[in-house]
Amino acid sequence: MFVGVLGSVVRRAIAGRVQSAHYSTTGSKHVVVVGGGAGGLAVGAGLANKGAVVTVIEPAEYHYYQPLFTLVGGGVKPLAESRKPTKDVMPRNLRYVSESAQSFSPESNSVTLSNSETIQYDALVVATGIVPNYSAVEGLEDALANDKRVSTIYSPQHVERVWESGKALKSGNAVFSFPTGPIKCAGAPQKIMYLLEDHWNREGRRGDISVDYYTSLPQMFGVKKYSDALHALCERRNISTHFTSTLSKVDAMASSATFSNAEGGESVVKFDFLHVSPPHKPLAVVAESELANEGGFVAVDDKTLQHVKYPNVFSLGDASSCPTSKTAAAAASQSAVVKKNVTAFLRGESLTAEYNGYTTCPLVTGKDKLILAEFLYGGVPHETFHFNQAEESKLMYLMKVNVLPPLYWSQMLKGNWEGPAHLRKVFNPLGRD
Ligand code: UQ1
Repeated sequence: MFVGVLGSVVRRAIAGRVQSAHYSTTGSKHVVVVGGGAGGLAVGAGLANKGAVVTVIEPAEYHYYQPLFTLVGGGVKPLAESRKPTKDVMPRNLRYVSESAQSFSPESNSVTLSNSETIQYDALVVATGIVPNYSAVEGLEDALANDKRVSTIYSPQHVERVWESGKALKSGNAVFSFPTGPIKCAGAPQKIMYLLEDHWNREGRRGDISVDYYTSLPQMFGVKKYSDALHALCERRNISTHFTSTLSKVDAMASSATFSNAEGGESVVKFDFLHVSPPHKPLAVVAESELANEGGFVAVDDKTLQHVKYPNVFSLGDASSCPTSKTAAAAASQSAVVKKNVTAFLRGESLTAEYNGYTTCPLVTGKDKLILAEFLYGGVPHETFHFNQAEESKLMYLMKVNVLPPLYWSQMLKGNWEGPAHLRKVFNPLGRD
């Protein structure tokens, strides 16, 4: 019932939103979007809907709805539901080039592709994402290739194995890791742990399985409100937590994982099941370009999302330097700002749209509940609903599983979902956080 009501409110709110969007045709100016993931398509489709001439450059054959990967690893959804051929999700009103970008020449307003073609742009949007960096952990590539007990939800090749090996575990040590540096969805490394722990508990074998969470961070989550709730949850469910501990080595032969701590010490842990959340890195083509900051991310203003040096370049999503948690929801909110600011730039107007850092992490805590973390820059909670979202909610779980995937495919990728800011006015009019 709730899901139906929420769905219809979301649809109506979207309809209102689209009509009220105040960017319009940019004449014959050419916008090139590099990257056809969540952020790239949200912007590319949105601008094309308003009559802009848009080219999207995306080499991947398949588009993945990555927020589903935790649910695939937890045995809740099949992998096939997370995937569609890229050509099927590309809006028809833009030009789709199935190549990768090979170099950026911001001084001459062009991008060179893997087929050596050079494309000129009036405005460039970089939305190339980030990728797992498995080789940064000694022995990890070998372990993922050869040891069925080692898995990760962070790539479609390995995500099904998370559930297979989780299901197969009857007793022993289950170990989960969280790396250093920015990663996709910083909540995912613990969501998958809660899902599997819940499964082992329901199957009556939790007493024979120890669950350990090793994280490079000093706490469970970057926002205190949710971190406190997750600490309490781990205590309640007998999950051992180990802070400032970073996975440095996996030895599949010895069934051991080595964690380095902040003081330079090491602990070697035996595992019977190991879920690894790998460190991530930007694409080399971006990191090695003049667009990147020293970390390899596209150097944009935190608020306008305009490049700090090249005014006709914008970036959103995981590839951008915005200091917020990297999620599809962050990309949705950023897409609103990029669409408006690219349009203003092309019309020679000043940029007025500003991103407030909004991001959200539906922290799945079991097979029927979650904590819906939502926050702005600085880790300031900013909740869409009136109830306390640090408490586990079954309704929010139903929303994550049943409402968000269709919202993504049918609205966000079509340029019609810019995050829940307008829903907050309806569901949380007093602005309670
Ligand atoms: C959201 O907008 C979004 O982007 C599509 C997600 O990514 C899949 C989310 O997980 C969430 C929670 C939101 C926010 C939506 C609401 C209704 C709070």
